[in-house]
Amino acid sequence: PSSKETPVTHNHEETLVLVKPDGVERGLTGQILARIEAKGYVITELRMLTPTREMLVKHYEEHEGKPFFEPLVEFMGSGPVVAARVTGNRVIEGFRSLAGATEPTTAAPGTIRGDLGRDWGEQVQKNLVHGSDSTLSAERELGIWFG
Ligand code: IDP
Repeated sequence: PSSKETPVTHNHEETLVLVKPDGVERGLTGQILARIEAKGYVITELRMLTPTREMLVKHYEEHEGKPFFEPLVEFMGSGPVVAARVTGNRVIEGFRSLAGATEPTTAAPGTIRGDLGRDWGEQVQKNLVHGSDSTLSAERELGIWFG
C-alpha cells in the first residue's frame, strides 16, 4: 500500500488500563502512561481512586475462588490506583504486549513489567499494571471504573 493511503482504523478499540497500587506508590505512573502515549494510543479518561472491595470483586470476578483472589483484592484496595480509558487500533492486544507477562521476573525486557517490575517473592499480584484481555472484558471493566 502507498504511504498516501489512510492507515486502517477498523480495529479501533478501547481498553481499561490500571496502574496498580505498587506502580502509583513507586512513582511510576508518568512513565507507564508515557509508554502508552509513545505507542500512539490515546488516553481519553483518567482518574485516581482507591477502589472499593465491591468494585474489585466485580473487576476480578473471573478469578473468584482461586487461591490468589483474596490477596489480589486486598492488595488492589490498599492504596490509590490510576485508571485510564485508552483508545487505539488493536489497543487491547497492544497494551498487553506493552505490559509483558504476568510475572515481572519472566516479563521480557522492553515491557513495563520487565523493565520496571520487581520480584516481590510470593506477592505476584504486585505487577504494576492491568490491561483488559478482550473487547468484552474491556466494555465490562470500563463500566466498573468509569460508569
Ligand atoms: P494478567 O494481569 O497478566 O492478565 P491474570 O492471569 O488475569 O494476569 O491475573 C490477574 C492478576 O492476578 C495478575 O495481574 C496478578 O496481579 C494476579 N495474579 C495472577 N496469578 C497470581 C498468582 O499466582 N498469585 C498471586 N497473584 C496472581
